[in-house]
Amino acid sequence: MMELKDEQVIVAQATPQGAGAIAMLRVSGDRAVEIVDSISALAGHKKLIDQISHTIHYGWVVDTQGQHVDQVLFLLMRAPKTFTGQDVVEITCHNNQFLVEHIIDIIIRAGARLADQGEFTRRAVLHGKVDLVQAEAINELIHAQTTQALKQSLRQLEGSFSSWIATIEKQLIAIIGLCEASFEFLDEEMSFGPAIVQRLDKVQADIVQVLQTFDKRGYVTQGVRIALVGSVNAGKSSLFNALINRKRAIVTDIAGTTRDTIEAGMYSNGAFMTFVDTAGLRDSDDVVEKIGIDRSFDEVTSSDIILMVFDASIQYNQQDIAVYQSIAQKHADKIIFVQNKIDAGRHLLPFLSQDQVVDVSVLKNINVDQLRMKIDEKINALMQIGQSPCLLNKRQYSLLLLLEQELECIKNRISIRIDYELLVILINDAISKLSQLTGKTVSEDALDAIFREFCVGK
Ligand SMILES: Nc1nc2c(ncn2[C@@H]2O[C@H](COP(=O)(O)OP(=O)(O)O)[C@@H](O)[C@H]2O)c(=O)[nH]1
Ligand SMILES: [Mg+2]
Repeated sequence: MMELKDEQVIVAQATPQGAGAIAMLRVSGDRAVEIVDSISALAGHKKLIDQISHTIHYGWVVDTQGQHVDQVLFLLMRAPKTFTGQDVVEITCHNNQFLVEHIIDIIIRAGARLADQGEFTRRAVLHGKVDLVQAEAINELIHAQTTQALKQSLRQLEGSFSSWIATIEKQLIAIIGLCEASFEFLDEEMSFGPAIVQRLDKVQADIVQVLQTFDKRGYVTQGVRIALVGSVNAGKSSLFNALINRKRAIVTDIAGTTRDTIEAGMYSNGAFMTFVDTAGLRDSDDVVEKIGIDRSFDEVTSSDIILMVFDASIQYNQQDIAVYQSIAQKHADKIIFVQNKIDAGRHLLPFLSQDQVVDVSVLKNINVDQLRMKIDEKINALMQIGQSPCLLNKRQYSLLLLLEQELECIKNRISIRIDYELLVILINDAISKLSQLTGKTVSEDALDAIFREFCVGK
């Protein structure tokens, strides 16, 4: 008899390849225990099939000749209380890649097949152990690069996003309830329109709030880009070195020392930030420096935060001031104005007031910590997702956006004429977007695309 793809026993290494004390292989499927019994010798001549679930057994993996291949531990977990919802045996063996591959090969010869990417998690979804947004959270958790991203994916795995989706669904179902109630009052002058619109407004507002977190995703998962721009010789490279705690950029009193942009990444308070030192903004005849200056202007646009550094010991000419002022106006939201060298003077740029700038002296280490705090505040503001139940990924964002647009259309229709029967159909349609989100109704192709991002043992 042909077995369905999801019933076949699958095997894969769940731990990463490479050096380490032990490796773990996972076997899942209805015949998982039977297959593992056929390639193992347990201490005391036991068989896994006779053992109670969720127990650990010591023994050997053996080849077809009955030769010991490795000394291992078998972790027996019977359905349904397993990750995949099927019978699962986890085998912990010594971590030698030849050995691991040999054992996988033996298990495959005994009737299993190598798992596809994300196939264990896919089965977990199929058996209702987790929904699709939780499955996505598992992958995001594994790959999280910042503490914030890690925390958020854990929350989503625990169901924060799933329960939010459930409340949205409940609200939509309540609206259908109102439509159906209206059928009974057809000949009366009673309109459910305002109540329905009010409820639609509420759902829409909830969705919009969550949609906004999508913009934050990059900051939380990839970090924030902070560029140091400003006048030449203002001390940008000195400040850059101070902020990253390393002497990375060359500092001299010769104007034009930094010709190309230099980047350095660091973690702070669970966030990741990339500092970018630039050549500075000025005219130059030097070809290389000119390119560097162009790049400085590019950084102004592409960075998330700009530290605009000025030299407080000198007075700038009108032409320079005009350049700085135009940048300042254009990018006011993301700029922190820094007046360096306050040990040597206190000239303030004419378009700035004292409370807009942070005075520092990198050389004398004055106020640099205050500046760090100011940067942290700005980063936190960027990453602020408040009490949002999720940090949407692209798939989730596009589905929710579609849903939000659908609700907007529905409201527009209602404002013209209210047809309760049609409304029920449209709202049900909206609800189906939520089912796609959680995977209740989702095409095989869509699932393939999602799990392709996973690793083999997950
Ligand atoms: N007096 C004083 N000099 C500084 C300070 N910070 C940097 N400098 C000096 O200013 C010059 C230019 O510094 P640099 O970091 O290369 O400036 P950049 O061109 O903006 O990158 C160097 O000689 C530094 O030693 C400061 O806080 N006070
Ligand atoms: Mg420099």
